[in-house]
Amino acid sequence: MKPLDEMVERGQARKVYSRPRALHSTRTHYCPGCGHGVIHRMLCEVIDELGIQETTIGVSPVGCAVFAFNYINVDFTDALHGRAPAVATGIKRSHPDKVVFTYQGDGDLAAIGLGEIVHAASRGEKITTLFVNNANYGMTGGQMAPTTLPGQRTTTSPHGRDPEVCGYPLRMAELLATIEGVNFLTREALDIPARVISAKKAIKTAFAEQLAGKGFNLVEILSPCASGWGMTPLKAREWLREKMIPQFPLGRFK
Ligand SMILES: Cc1ncc(C[n+]2csc(CCOP(=O)(O)OP(=O)(O)O)c2C)c(N)n1
Repeated sequence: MKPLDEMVERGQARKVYSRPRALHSTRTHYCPGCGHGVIHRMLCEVIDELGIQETTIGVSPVGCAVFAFNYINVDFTDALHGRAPAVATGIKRSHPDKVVFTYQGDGDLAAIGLGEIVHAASRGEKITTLFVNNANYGMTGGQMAPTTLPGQRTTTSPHGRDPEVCGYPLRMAELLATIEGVNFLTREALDIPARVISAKKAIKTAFAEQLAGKGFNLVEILSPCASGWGMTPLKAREWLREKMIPQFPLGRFK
């Protein structure tokens, strides 16, 4: 037993923080200031609280979270870029007793996988999707995504995204909110602790709704990408609050 655990045992210390059971004890490959680690932790807390570790199956496509299976201790499969909703559909329909989620970036969900998510939503699939919107393609080096803000510099828009040439950002929550098959839909952000707490509540609801037999359920989370944005972790959180939230208003859509 570790010294601290012994002190807790003897009543000399109180444990206020510990690693969720569903979160592997290992280092992640994420950059400093990245939101994926925070979201993994919240997800694992929810899995613990709902007691669904043994029955949950995750699907992650490519993107920075391609190795999510190394961190989240549930059954997992990878999907091709953008195809997680189709893979999750197959798993959930053949195993309706399982809790199935996809974990997708904005390049994945709003670009190459746009059709997949729209049709999974329209079919009202009884799955849960965590949509991590960091306004760029993080894994491949910070290229422009459908969610990149007007004027935002990326490696493929070095002078800033020009809507005349590259169009306007897609607001996925607003777009999906028009679809009848959607059951639960919210947009959250990771800039300040109060919003992190709100995001966790939303993730819990999105899983609880699936457990109640309802779908489609999606939580969009505005998440900082300090490396891709070329900022310090602190500056990235400020930029998220000042620039991203006005573009992508927070709140419950359905
Ligand atoms: C079919 C296919 N096209 C392109 C790629 C290259 N690729 C890998 S990840 C990625 C974008 C990831 O961005 P996002 O989904 O926003 O996730 P993030 O890395 O920012 O978390 C791309 C284009 C690929 N692996 N497969």
